[in-house]
Amino acid sequence: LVARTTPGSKPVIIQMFQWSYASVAQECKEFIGPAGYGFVQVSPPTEHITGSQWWTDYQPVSYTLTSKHGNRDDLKNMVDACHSAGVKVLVDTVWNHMAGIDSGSGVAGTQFSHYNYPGTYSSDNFHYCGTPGNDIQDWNNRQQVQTCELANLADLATETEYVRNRLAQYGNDLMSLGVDGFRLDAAKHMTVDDIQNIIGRLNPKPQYITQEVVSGDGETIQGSEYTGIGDVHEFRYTVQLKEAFSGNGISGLQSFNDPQWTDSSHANVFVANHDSERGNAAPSLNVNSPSNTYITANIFALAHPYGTPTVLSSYSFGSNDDGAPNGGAGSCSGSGGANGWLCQHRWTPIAGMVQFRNTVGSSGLNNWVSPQSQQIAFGRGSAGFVAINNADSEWSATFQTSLPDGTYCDVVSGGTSCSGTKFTVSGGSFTATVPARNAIAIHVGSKA
Ligand code: LAG
Ligand code: CA
Repeated sequence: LVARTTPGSKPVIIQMFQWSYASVAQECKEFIGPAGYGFVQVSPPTEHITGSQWWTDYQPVSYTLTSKHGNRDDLKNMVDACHSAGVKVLVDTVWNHMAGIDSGSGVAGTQFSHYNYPGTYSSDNFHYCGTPGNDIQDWNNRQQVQTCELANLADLATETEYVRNRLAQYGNDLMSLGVDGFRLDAAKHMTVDDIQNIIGRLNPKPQYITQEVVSGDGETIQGSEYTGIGDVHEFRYTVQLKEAFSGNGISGLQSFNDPQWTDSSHANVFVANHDSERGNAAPSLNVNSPSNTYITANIFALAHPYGTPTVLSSYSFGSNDDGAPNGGAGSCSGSGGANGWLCQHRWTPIAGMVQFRNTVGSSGLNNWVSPQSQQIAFGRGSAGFVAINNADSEWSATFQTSLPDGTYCDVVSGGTSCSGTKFTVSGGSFTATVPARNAIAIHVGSKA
């Protein structure tokens, strides 16, 4: 696993939710690479069930690299284009299960039934855990969570040689196209041993892995069990940001050291992902959250050293099931979205904070102040300083900072172009007015 938040590294991931691979390739060149993002995480690449809903991706029916997002060539072209732009590619992969529906045909023509995928799996490759419908019933029973069916999805017998070998073959196929790493969907529903065994068969080894393990305090299966494999989504962070920014106050966000949480060097954190923005997996802020909190929380996540941050880039939807707009071709314009796409990764404060994150690297958090529960400010060593005002009136203050003397451009109002407010640091302090429900951030790379 590459240690990613080091000085000069580019740790920020964008989850390019449902973007076609051709559109990701284009966006890598046009914006993502130049903006300094390190990784794109793309939606699952295999053949899946047909249907207009976004979640058909999560019902694979073969490992043929043909999906609604593109084919094998599109995937390869995207990897090459993103690499040329200095961006690594993480692929969301579904190892735990196959389809949930009884039968059908896949988008590449595979005729399948629930426990039979010609050329890939047959009935002896699945778990039949013995509960009614083989569904998970007791979420506190480890055996059930890992060998029964999640939402009726046919659960692969990942402890068997055949399935491990077949999944490794799929993983190696992606590695052969130059993919840099994976998101492991439903990782909690597989044992650590099973995942480790499969990854042991990959050559070359993925450089980065992030695992979907949704765990609450006191739950039987904890994300921290999976840190020997790679990073783990820390949904408790997602929940805490929602609670803090939407009422409880942000003054408690200085550190995240609950022993049950995934430690900072293994936590993959986000304000929202594709599940939580729909109210699934965990409560989170989303693009419709009031008082600019979705943005100020993203600023916080990019400024604070805890974990490796992912920015979600998604689309507007009416119903939770709605598939991608514009035929799946991601589309942005200037510092915003187009054709139904939101393009959060282009938003001025978010793009500005990506440069902040890259610049501050692993510098520690210092000069923390919080005069009231909705106002916080902190430095990142002598490399950056941020102030976040989640109150309804502006906050004028003189901040102590370790930044060197000079005039700095605020990257929240001006992004990377120095078109916003400027602040002058002199003798270890600067004076600023932080607008209501907004933030300011400066760093040594944003000198005027
Ligand atoms: C995940 N992580 O562990 C994904 O982040 C999450 O988005 C996936 O659910 C889930 N695991 C399974 O891979 C998504 C949708 C579900 C959808 C499922 C399978 O959130 O709503 O289930 O993908 O496509 C759908 C129906 C269910 C039905 C199931 C099987 O909503 O009612 O039981 O399909 O037919
Ligand atoms: Ca399982």
